[in-house]
Amino acid sequence: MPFLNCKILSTILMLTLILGVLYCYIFQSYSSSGKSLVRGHDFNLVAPNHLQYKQPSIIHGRTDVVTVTPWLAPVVWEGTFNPVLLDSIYKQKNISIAVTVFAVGKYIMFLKNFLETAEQHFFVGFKVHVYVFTDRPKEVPEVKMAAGRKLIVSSVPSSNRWQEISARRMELIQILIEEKLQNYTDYIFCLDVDSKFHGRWGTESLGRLVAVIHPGYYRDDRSKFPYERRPASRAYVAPGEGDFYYCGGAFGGLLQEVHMLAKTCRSNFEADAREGIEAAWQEESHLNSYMWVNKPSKVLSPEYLWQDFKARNPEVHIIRFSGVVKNYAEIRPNV
Ligand code: UD2
Repeated sequence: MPFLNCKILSTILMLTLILGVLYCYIFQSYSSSGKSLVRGHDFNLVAPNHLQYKQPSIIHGRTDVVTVTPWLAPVVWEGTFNPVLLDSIYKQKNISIAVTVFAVGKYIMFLKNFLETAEQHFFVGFKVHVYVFTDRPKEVPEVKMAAGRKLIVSSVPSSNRWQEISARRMELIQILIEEKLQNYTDYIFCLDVDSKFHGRWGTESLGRLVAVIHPGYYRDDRSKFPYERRPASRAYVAPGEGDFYYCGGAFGGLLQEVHMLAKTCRSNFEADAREGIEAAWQEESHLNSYMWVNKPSKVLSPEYLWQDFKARNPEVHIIRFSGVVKNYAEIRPNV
């Protein structure tokens, strides 16, 4: 009898152990899939109850610009969104945003202005981590950042070709996402350092895959877009193709989407390089051919990357971010 009890007891113990292992396994996969659902912030737009804001209209609004693409992605212009409503929706989600910015060689001189103006206008009140890549870490300026915001500096090698510095960003963005950001960040924006913020850039810009229309070509026919035109390149865009010309200086979206974009552009850029081809506008050309096939889910108007040397066009009611005037010969390592 005591022998039987012992047998029953060990069977019960064994069963408990198996059930425990099973429970841990199921719980873990449930919570990790839960995490990826939570990370899919883009899909549930839940507003706080009783929030008061201006009544929206579907008959009055901007008529001087196009506010939706043919694949029904919003084109964000001033006057098309309510910042109070959007901020309230995203505040509840406790989202975090990563920003990458490269300041290699003399481009370090632009970093202070970039960071200071980002504090004033970029996702104010949200968790923002700015990842600076530079070959001059000692020259990274001290900038006071609000609670929940921080700067992370990584060293990268310098290069004597600006084309390489610009293009290698895709590789470093891919690696950053794989090694440091997975599971910690929801959205990422990749921005040019020789720029500064002048106005709000916030939750209205969030989306699965986000592209910014280049200020230099948005009134032009697609035949004038400076896409890569040699069929031998993987960045090739054929005549009669292409929606818009997007900036290489600003793009973003959900982490997984930007990872796919960076990985694809990097691998296409490197495959081209092995065959001795460099696309007309380096990673910008690859980004444009990627976005032709993988349509962005949100398109930001040129308000989100203007150029200081350009006079403002009447449809541009606000300039939020713009490239500063620079002397290329003075700041680039090569011509
Ligand atoms: C355009 C794009 C840029 C890129 C480039 C093609 C815009 C506004 N700009 O700008 O994103 O696609 O064409 O390669 O869409 N950098 C350094 N050190 C250097 C050179 C470059 O750190 O010596 C970094 C820096 O972050 C800079 C970025 O690379 O903002 C792009 O280089 P650029 O500003 O010289 O390129 P640009 O003005 O031709």
